[in-house]
Amino acid sequence: MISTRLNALLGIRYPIFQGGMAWVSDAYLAAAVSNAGGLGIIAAMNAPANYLREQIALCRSMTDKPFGVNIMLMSPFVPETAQVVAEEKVPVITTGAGLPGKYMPGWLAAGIKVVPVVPSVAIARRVAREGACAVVAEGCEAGGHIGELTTLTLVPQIVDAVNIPVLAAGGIADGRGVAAALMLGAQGVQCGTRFLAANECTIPDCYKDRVVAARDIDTVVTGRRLGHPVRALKNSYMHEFARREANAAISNEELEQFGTGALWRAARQGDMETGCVMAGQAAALVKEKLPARDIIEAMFTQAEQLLRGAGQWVS
Ligand code: TUI
Repeated sequence: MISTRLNALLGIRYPIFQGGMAWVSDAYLAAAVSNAGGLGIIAAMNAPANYLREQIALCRSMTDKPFGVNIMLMSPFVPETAQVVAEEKVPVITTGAGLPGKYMPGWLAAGIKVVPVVPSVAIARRVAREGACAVVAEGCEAGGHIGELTTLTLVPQIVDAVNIPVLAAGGIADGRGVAAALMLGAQGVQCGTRFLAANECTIPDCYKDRVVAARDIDTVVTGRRLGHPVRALKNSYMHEFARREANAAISNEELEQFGTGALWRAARQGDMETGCVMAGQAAALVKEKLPARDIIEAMFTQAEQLLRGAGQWVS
């Protein structure tokens, strides 16, 4: 049994969050992860308030365990979804792709635990000051929108900088990653890519198969020119994005437009060539599709064995 400050803080059995992935992390995946003892998270993504309200109700119909909602701060619907999560008093909110400061007082007043995903020490300090109860330190091994630093360097620096628990994210897909994260001073982990291949994840099988088949060098980052780099599996869409990004005659607006709808095409339509198949470098560590419960139990059984065995190196 691996138990950290996070277990008691959030009322969860295993200190693991399932990342809030746009067009992926719906009520079905979140409920499965929460029922398995982790913290399942519904992605509010770029959707209006009605969608989120329905997803929260659906999740509550499938689990009585704590769950979270991820507010992606680049969404134009944030003002309304920020209000929905407060009204619904969801147990936990995670945020990504921006600074949550302006919404924090309302969420804290509603008694919600706020856990921002952060890519740097400065942002971690800032959200801790604003009332976050923990932070997810996400390294650039992660899929989707990423920062500059690696998990190995980011996590211990954030652990040193703040007095709240830190979860490590980016590149973690098995018990070795969990054990390493704890050794870096993290109190838990957040995994996205590993849960893409969960049986309860509702993306098409072809997306899961791409993740399972991915090798070490199969992801690529594009979008630096727009100020929001995105990691996804290499395919013709990512190749074409990189080509247009390198062409100064193409405006940022045109480039943004090329990105619009690309994740939806992959995650909901199963378009593996002209869609954006977001996944982290940990895709290469994902070897099979499994129920969320088996994923979590295998990770923590392995981490526990490793941590118990670590004494062999010390005399
Ligand atoms: O948010 C994520 N991952 C995401 S969001 C997303 S949807 C999207 N799709 C296309 C383009 C852009 C977004 C797909 N994947 N992870 C958490 C995360 N947050 N990574 C980086 C950050 C972050 C970045 C800047 C957090 C705060 C921040 O503040 C600085 C600022 O200037 O806003």
